[in-house]
Amino acid sequence: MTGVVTLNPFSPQAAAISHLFIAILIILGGIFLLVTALVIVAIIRYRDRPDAPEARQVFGSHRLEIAWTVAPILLLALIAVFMIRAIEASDPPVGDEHPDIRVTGHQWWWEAQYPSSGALVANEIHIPVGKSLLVEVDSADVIHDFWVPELARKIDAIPGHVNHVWIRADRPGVYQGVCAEFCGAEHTWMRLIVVAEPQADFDAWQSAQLTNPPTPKEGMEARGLQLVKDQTCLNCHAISGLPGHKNIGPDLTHIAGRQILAGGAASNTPENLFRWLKDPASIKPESHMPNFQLSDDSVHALVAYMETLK
Ligand code: HEC
Ligand SMILES: [Cu+2]
Repeated sequence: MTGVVTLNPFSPQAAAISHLFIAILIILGGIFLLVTALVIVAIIRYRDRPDAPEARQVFGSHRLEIAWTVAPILLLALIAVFMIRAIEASDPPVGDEHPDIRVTGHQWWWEAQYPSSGALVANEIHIPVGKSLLVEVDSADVIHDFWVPELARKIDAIPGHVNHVWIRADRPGVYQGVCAEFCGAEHTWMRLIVVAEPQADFDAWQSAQLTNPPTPKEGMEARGLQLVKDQTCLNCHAISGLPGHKNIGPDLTHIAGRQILAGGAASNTPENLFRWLKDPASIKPESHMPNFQLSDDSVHALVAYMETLK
């Protein structure tokens, strides 16, 4: 994310919103300058002077009144036309297409499923570059709002109701997304990233998401796996190949391949993973991930195992 995102669109939808913003800024900027100039002229030209006669008094002017009524109406009509065009461009109609991605908001992380392949990921969405994908958005708990400013409009994530938004990136890159509807204590750290990449890279990424991670047989990694089974991790987290899938917390099958942790509260490094598993609140105070009061040794084992989940 560089500069002012509104001025930095990477899709036709985002460009429509950006152009609307600039058009309105120019119109309103013009009005502001005009009014300021008139006020300055009036202050200087009609100031009180010692021997000046009393100024001419004017009571009502039909011409002026019509002008200052009609001009704003025309300007507002013009803005309305711009707005309707931007709405049409930023919100293409949804027919009976099937969604390419199903996004579900959770306090405070994003789940994303790819229905055609079955891939399930969290907080990091990959898309092929130059293609419009239909995203179906809903929520598992409270109202959230899915927003990737450089790529698309905002869309509310509402429990029990699906909304749709098109997402597209015309240039490869990593785009930042946020939750744009206040949803509780950790709303700030409910971010996501969208990685737009060439189709072949996307296909490779998607098939990698579908593979089961290897099962470590010995060493720290095996101890870590045992801890995952012994603690209640699998009541809340899915790891393909292990029993007890639930989506209370992010899918961990390929956690090591992700760039961010805990909705962007930390980057995904082994050190941060250690801090997270030792005490989630040290990274995200109100997160719904419990503190298991594990020894440093156990946490090291967990990190070693998680690092194999590529
Ligand atoms: C009561 C449910 C619950 C249990 C049990 C649980 N977690 Fe979590 N975990 C969560 C939630 C919810 C999050 C997301 C927190 C957030 O980002 O706000 C999370 C996040 C994580 C993350 C970060 C994932 C990411 O992509 O950001 C890791 C790693 C993790 N948990 C590992 C574990 C391990 C290991 C265990 C067992 C020792 C465990 N969790 C037990 C609920 C749980
Ligand atoms: Cu939110």
